Amino acid sequence: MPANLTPQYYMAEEAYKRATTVEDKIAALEDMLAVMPKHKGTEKLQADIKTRLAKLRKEGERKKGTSHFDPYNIPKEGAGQVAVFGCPNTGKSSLVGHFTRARVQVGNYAFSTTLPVAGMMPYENILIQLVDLPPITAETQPAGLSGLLRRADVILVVVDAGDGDCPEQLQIALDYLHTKRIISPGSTGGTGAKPCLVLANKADIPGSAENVEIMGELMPDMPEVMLVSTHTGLNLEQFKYRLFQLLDIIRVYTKAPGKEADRSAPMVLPKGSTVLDLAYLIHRDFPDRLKGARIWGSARFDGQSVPRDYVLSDHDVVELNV
Ligand SMILES: Nc1nc2c(ncn2[C@@H]2O[C@H](COP(=O)(O)OP(=O)(O)OP(=O)(O)O)[C@@H](O)[C@H]2O)c(=O)[nH]1
Ligand SMILES: [Mg+2]
Repeated sequence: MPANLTPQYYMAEEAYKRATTVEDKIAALEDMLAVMPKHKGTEKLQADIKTRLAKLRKEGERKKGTSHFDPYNIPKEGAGQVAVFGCPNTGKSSLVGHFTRARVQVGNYAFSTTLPVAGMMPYENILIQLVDLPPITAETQPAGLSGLLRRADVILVVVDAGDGDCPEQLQIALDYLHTKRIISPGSTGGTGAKPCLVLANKADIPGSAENVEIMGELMPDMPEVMLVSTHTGLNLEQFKYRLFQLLDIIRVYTKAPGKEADRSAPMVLPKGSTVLDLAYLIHRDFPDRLKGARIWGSARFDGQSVPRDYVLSDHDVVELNV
């Protein structure tokens, strides 16, 4: 089976080849593992990376003698991880505080956030993880930040649209992402590329729409931009919907024969996943026993029998036949 590795994987592999310290090598291998498509065709590669990781971790432990806490290593939770990134005072913490119960630090001064803080944002019947990050400037970039951004499923670059300097803020953020090879210059997303959305916040401040227009003229290659206000709530619902789309996921509900599906507890899979991928997610051994499935939703008729390679759609109900 072909491995079908993504550009994100090759970027992480490139970072691994260039890494000189044990920590950087571990971070790059973790990234490679995180962004690698998980299917039979990559099993051997996954095992190889895990072996290399285990060796390096042992080596790291030996060198340090003590275990090391990395605040930028935030385990993924929910349907996807979104890194909220950008220059100081742009409203990153306000955004995360608006959507989640995370105890973020909001302040009318630069550098109010000093460490990453994660929170869960409800979206319909799933939760999306938002990670509020300390700011970057052209001079200051926290160590550990790049690994987190590389592992995140979506990068949100927040700029202050009420400030005439917002094009510079975006430039600083994009320069960092390009230098660290987290996104490619001029990338507008697309297959395999890390999704990146620019949130032009503080739309309630007069002149913000004009500032965003100027930003677009100065940077015609910039990623997609949405003008929002965390203070007035402008466009925040549209933003949530767009974030869900950028995560490129589907929700499916499994059911036992003769039973109803529990629609409050979806299983989340990458878009394009098949019945076989779903079985694999439930249990590693399941695919060997799987004969086929019945589908309610995307199939031509309710309860239609489909083969193992049937591509699932958002909100499909699936009865797996073993
Ligand atoms: N007018 C206006 N002010 C906002 C908006 N969102 C946030 N602010 C204000 O902007 C200031 C900075 O907000 P934060 O959320 O702390 O910004 P931050 O990007 O997390 O800042 P750092 O942690 O320093 O990077 C605060 O005074 C907020 O009240 C908005 O939509 N409109
Ligand atoms: Mg903050």
